[in-house]
Amino acid sequence: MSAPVRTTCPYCGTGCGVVARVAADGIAIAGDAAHPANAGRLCVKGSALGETLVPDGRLLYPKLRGADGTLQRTSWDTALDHVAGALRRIIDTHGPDAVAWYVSGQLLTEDYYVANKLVKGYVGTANIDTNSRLCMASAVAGHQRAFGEDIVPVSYEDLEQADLVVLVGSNTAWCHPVLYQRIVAAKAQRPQMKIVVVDPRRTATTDIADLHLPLRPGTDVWLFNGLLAFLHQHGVVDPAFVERHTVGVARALAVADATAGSVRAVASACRIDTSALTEFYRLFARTERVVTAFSMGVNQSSAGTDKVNSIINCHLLTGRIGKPGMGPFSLTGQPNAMGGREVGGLATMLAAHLGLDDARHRALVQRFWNSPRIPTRPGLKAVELFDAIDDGRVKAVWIMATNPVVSLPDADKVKRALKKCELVVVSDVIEHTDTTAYAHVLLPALAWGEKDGTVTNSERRISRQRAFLPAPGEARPDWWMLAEVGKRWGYAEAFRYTGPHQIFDEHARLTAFGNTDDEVPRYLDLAGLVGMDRAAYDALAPVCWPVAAGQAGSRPLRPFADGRFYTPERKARFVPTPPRAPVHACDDDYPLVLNTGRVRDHWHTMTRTGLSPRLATHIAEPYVDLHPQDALLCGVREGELAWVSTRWGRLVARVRSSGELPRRSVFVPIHWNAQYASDARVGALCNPVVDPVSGEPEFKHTPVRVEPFAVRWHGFLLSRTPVPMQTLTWWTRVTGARFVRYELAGREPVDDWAACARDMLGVGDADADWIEYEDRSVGVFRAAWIVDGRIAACLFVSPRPDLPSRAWLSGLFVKERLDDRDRIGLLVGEPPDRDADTGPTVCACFGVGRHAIVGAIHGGCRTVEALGQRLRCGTNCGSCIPELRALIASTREPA
Ligand SMILES: Nc1nc2c(c(=O)[nH]1)N[C@H]1C(S)=C(S)[C@@H](COP(=O)(O)OP(=O)(O)OC[C@H]3O[C@@H](n4cnc5c(=O)[nH]c(N)nc54)[C@H](O)[C@@H]3O)O[C@H]1N2
Ligand SMILES: Nc1nc2c(c(=O)[nH]1)N[C@H]1C(S)=C(S)[C@@H](COP(=O)(O)OP(=O)(O)OC[C@H]3O[C@@H](n4cnc5c(=O)[nH]c(N)nc54)[C@H](O)[C@@H]3O)O[C@H]1N2
Ligand code: SF4
Ligand SMILES: [Mo]
Repeated sequence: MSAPVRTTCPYCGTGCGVVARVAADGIAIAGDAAHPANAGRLCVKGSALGETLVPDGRLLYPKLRGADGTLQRTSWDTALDHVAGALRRIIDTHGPDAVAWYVSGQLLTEDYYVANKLVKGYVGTANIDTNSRLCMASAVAGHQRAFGEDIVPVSYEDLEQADLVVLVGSNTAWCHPVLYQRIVAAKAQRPQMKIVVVDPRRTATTDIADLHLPLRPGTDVWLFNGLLAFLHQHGVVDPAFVERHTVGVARALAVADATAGSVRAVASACRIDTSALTEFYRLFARTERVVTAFSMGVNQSSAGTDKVNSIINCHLLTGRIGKPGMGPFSLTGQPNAMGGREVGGLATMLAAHLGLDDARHRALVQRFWNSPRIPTRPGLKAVELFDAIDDGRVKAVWIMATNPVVSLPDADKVKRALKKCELVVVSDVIEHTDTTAYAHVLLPALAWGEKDGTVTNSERRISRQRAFLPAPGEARPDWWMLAEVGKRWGYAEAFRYTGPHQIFDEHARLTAFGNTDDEVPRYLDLAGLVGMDRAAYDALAPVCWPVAAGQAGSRPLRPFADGRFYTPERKARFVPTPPRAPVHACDDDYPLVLNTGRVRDHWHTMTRTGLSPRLATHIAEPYVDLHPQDALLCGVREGELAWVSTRWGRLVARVRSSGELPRRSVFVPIHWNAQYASDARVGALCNPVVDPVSGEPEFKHTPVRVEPFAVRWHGFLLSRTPVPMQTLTWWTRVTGARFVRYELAGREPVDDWAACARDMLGVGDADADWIEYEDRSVGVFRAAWIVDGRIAACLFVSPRPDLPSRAWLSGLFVKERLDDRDRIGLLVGEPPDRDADTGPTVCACFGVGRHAIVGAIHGGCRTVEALGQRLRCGTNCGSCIPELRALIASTREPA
């Protein structure tokens, strides 16, 4: 085994430390006990990282689209000459605003810095936006309005020290699992700590809530205006803080009083119980140490920025900011959502927390870069950017580390736009994605484990991502590609980097440049990290900014501890927030609200988590979850398929009625796309309305209709090798251990299943070891293909979705030889012994299935701890504990 390498997880903004070791039989991944974010813990996605480091599907060489329309391998020189030349021609003819970059919070800070410098300083356009526009933009805008700078004032320790944690629009248990486990542990230690969850859905996170407020989607501003008014009415105000350190309280209070002055009015606007609302307001009023943590249920809204400020207002009124255990806390999504903001990766910012709209800021950055130009106005924000590609204003786009054909709203429009675009360059680590399909140039990037640089997590902690694997094929770092284009344009001096440490050093110097009280004071200051050579950079331990030079830093380590903010008047601003309903309201055609979000074991468009069998089984298919009564009214049934349609697009998904959704809401996960399902890209359904301040899309609120998707047959196929799926009506794909699983359904009847099955699998040999069973009278068909005694594939079909257990059949693929009982089992569609069927996975860390858990509960395990002792489930990352608890509650003792 190789020496351990300490690095940082590439998934969520919790930013856990990971220790990786390369061994002969794979890569061993463990939590880094010395990392302050996780102290050794990892969630299931982090634990399964080794399974995603496989060669499958990697983009290994630069590719150029040839005259015949196909992508063909080429050299780096040819590809980069082509990119630099084509961009140059467009810029020369149409001006710098005719080109654009669309980048990502999954880039490293160094990549992001070079992209921003090249585009803003050398191309001279601000048309560089990022998927953080879909994610953090409302939080950024809210911070800037209130604090004068994009500063997150809370750390993970504050969460643990709080006496009240309010989680707003955050499914922390699934999306920031290690942080959630820290809250769970803190509450176990101090049971007086209270948790309130504000989310229309009941989620795994509400499992630990003392109070869950299932508010009507989009009404958070009413809720927090109401809280502001309530605090004021009850004298819960810090007058000294408000007087000395804030401006604008009167107007904010006037708006709150006018729009949400009575608890009853708020309860009715938010459609929640008055007594629950009063309980929340009272709890907040009497608890000094409150952290209000928020995420996409807040940011992704046409009122996202106001939602953020309505939360911050309550902390300002009570002076609960800048002190231990309290403050408003924006949880970042991607591993480097925060780092991207530090280097100004958004179209509306400059580098190092400087602004595009201030001549002094622009001059400072241009002086530092010594660059030929600097844009004087903001560039196009993500949604506008793709509109501009669609209408031809933007003629070339370079997309890096994001998959906009899946993840933008009105995503079919994104497809149409890219189809028309003169030049589409895509840097990715995976060859076939919904977006790479539209590329004219494909550039292979180094992936996690190969790339080297820094990321910053939700608590402003900078950590190193270190390489422990060699570069595969000709993959290169993202920053290198950008720098090479800069050099080709004649800016050799500005882009002469030999490694990420030099880029980091330049970034750190820029944060300190002119950062004094009489020039342009900013809280972001990395002066103390300036001057690191490669060895020092490689040894860099995780550190939160600001990192001042020398001993006497002019900035307190805790933001706002000195009562100083970064507005011109050095005071925090209350922002009045008149509430507005979501732009598109429901009507008779689209009577329900579509809410979209994440599942526990997948990451975004699945390009990486989709490769891991362990992560694939928890939720194997795209689904639509809705209240049982709404399901009844829509005429759809649990387990069957449904059309989910909006004015923008439609998809087909499996119906669930988990009991987690309130009436009139439906939830669809964001992850599935054309690589993993025939028809499940929810981005195509989402309305493209954005918040007027931040430009962040309203992903959590689109009017929608759900209808039955009638099929003649349901089926599934497990096969050792991938099977082409084009001709079938509906399919979804799951990666298994040594097989691929397809869930299938068809609207056309199949006359001869045996022929169809052999044809689908390519079984040409009439003498193949093939077993089949068919009952035409009821439409049931089963077949299995056995090669050299091992199962090669099996197919099961039925008119209803009542098909055999996939868990049991999956087990057959690890057997070296099927025995007679297995063969009989395949024919009758039942496992030879019931224990072989452990059921769908609940605990992904130890692969423990639902049937096994229910069996153990029947056997007397009535607590999560007892289940853990018997089956190990829930004893690693803890993400499945809410489900274990739910199973215990719903499983009756045997009579
Ligand atoms: N497993 C997993 N973890 C992830 C990711 C992933 O893909 N998979 N992605 C990462 C990224 S980039 C991000 S941005 C984060 C996102 O992390 P979260 O924000 O926690 O995740 P989401 O599922 O998008 O949405 C959060 C919740 O908002 C609720 N919501 C919807 N509408 C409203 C509303 O009007 N008001 C309120 N208060 N709540 C509402 C939804 O019901 C949902 O439960 O997760 C990160 N972590
Ligand atoms: N409906 C709906 N849509 C949403 C959301 C929602 O809640 N609802 N959430 C939004 C949010 S918060 C986010 S953050 C976005 C995420 O959406 P995307 O950013 O589109 O999703 P990813 O799958 O993370 O895409 C990352 C891409 O980069 C590639 N990649 C990985 N590592 C590297 C690397 O080092 N270099 C390069 N060049 N490429 C790399 C991956 O293979 C993948 O193709 O989705 C947004 N879209
Ligand atoms: S909590 Fe987030 S950062 Fe930590 S291991 Fe899980 S996905 Fe990675
Ligand atoms: Mo995100």
